Amino acid sequence: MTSTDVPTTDERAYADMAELSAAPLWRQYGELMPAQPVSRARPHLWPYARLRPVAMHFSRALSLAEAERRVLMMVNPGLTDPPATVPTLFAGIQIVMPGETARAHRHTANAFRFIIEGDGAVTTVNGEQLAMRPGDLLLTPGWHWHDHAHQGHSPMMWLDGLDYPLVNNLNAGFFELYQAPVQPVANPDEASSRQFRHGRLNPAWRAPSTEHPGVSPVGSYPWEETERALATITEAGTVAGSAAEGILLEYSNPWTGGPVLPTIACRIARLRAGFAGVPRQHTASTIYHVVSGSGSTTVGEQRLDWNEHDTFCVPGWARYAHQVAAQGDATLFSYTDEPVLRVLGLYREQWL
Ligand code: 1HN
Repeated sequence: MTSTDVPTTDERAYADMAELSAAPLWRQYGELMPAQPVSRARPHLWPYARLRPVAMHFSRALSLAEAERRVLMMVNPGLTDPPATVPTLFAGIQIVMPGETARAHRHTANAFRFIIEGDGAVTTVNGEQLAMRPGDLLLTPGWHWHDHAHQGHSPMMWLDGLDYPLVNNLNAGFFELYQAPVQPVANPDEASSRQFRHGRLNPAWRAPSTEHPGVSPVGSYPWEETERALATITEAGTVAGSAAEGILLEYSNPWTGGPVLPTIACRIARLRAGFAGVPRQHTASTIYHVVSGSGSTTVGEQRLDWNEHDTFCVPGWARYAHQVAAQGDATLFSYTDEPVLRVLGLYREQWL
């Protein structure tokens, strides 16, 4: 029954509101305007030693043609529907077997791969073919065609990072298949990426893309260069680095000096044996992947013990601190939505 009469009871008034898709702010004010951010994401760790056998099973049980991408999603227990790893970002383990091709497609979500194991696979991104070796960071920025092919001999595994949770929340998710299973290779030798590899010298005849603002023109950041940078900085033993993250380096967009993707900053950190990070919190959410070594990260009340190739997340505004045992150095790859928060004036951090 619809009525334009003033309701005579609270019960009737609340029922009318529900029927009208309206709601009383006074019953939800604290939840909507928390004194501090409360993330629905939980601190969580995904152990590689447990995920790898599952990936191996599906490498036999499920063809790539059926799967589009054979990816084990790392779904945060607090973010299951729709699945995400932290509110803005996604992490997954992808497996491609020798002889397989993951067909060409593109999506508006930005993505990267961080290679875990295997050799002999390539990813082609807008015509540029990029080698995939353990520790390499490969970018597949939004709306760039990409396909993966594996001509090597052992299973190829990598970490996929995407911002689709953010992009879909902004209602800006588009996806398209290429008209053929693979795209033509225009640059077989990473020609585009190599123009920027000098670091401090950019090709002056080129200009940043206006079509893809904030996107690094470098397709691949090879491990060899990353390791050399870490070694150069750490060898003298005189650089302390960040009190929270150790020797933390950010992969940079050579045009801007800023993050490699408009929504995602990618970083690599070397934490020396015995490192005990100063606890802090920031509004950015972070996903970590253990390149080597082991240690633990205290997040709120929880302790996440990590080993090689594990992935774990630290939700925004959670208090966290890393610890590394006395036995050996650890290397942590990480990615964060910090660029989004910064550009919107929402980045805050606090040392504890
Ligand atoms: C995707 O398209 C890829 O292109 C990897 O390799 C992981 C996870 C969720 C949605 C799309 C890829 C993905 C993905």
